[in-house]
Amino acid sequence: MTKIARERLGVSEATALYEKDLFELGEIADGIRRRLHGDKTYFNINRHINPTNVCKDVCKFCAYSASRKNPNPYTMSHDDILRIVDDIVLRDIKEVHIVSAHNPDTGLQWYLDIFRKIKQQHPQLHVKALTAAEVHFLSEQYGKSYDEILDLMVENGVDSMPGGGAEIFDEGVRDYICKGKVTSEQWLEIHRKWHQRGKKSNVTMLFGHVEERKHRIDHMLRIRDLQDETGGFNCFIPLVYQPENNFLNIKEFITANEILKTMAISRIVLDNVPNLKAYWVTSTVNLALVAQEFGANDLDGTIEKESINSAAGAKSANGVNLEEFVHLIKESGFSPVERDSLYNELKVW
Ligand code: V47
Repeated sequence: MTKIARERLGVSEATALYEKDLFELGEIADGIRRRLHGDKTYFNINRHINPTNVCKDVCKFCAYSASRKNPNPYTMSHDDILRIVDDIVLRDIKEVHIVSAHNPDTGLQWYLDIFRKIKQQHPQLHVKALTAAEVHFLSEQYGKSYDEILDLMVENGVDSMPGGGAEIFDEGVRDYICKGKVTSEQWLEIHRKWHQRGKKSNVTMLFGHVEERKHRIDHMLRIRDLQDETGGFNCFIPLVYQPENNFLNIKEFITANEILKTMAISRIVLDNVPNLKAYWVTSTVNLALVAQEFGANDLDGTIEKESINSAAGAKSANGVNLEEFVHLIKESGFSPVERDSLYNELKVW
């Protein structure tokens, strides 16, 4: 392993990594990935459910929220959600990933009852639900502390938290792209408290919009600091910004080279986060497969239905076919390993 892979880099040193050649970065990141995971690429068989798109917040990048450019507001009934869950359990799906918009009209119990009812019927199903942005919204809307909301999540059956809502932690960029939503400090505090309960979570980074390279690095370093403290993050997930149907109005798109450099650098910088996910939904399946050689060891899962990124142009509305997914991982020289939500290995495909 080369020197930079072993050293802990600060913002300017890590930002300078972008000046290196893509393949040089790839080699270092791949070395780290292979030391941690060999040639295994993890995925899970999962289903996303987005129960409502009615949102009191106004993030400029969001095409999903019905208060922005999406003209079709919806709020699913619990019966509808349970019907989906009954069906996926029959098909041996192991995880349900539930993320909603910040709907001020449903009441707190509506959110909690989703998890409680699912767990009552299917205690073995892993419920990954509520981003820190939703936790903050519920806390403010219903006058409860973060601790109270997190305890209610545990009581009602949430097993782990997804990494959404992190966006970019730099306060200037954050103010521009999603003013009024959970702040960076609050996002990190909510995950700290969740980890203190012995629970795991993920962490995302939305990039390829107005942020600069140094903002991505700053984002990674804030994650590294919290991870040193709690060890509760399972996975880092860089999300490539999707440009359609939103108010950010970005004209210049990020290149594959810059995406892969960001993946590789995150593998190098986040030396204490075990897994790096190439989220095929926002990178495309093909680039996610290439990212396996630039540090990524996880490709998320089959998803089945995806509403947030597909609203902004991603080709992910109907998930991906399991057999095809497995075949593609193998064809690219890696070993597809089905995992559960907490990264226990279930099956080598
Ligand atoms: O937080 C919204 C992002 C996230 C756009 O934890 C956009 O395993 C790109 O967090 N372009 C939700 N991204 C998705 C998410 C996630 C996905 C998969 C796995 C996990 C996990 C978490 O989607 C939001 C926001 O950052 N998003 N709009 C857009 N136009």
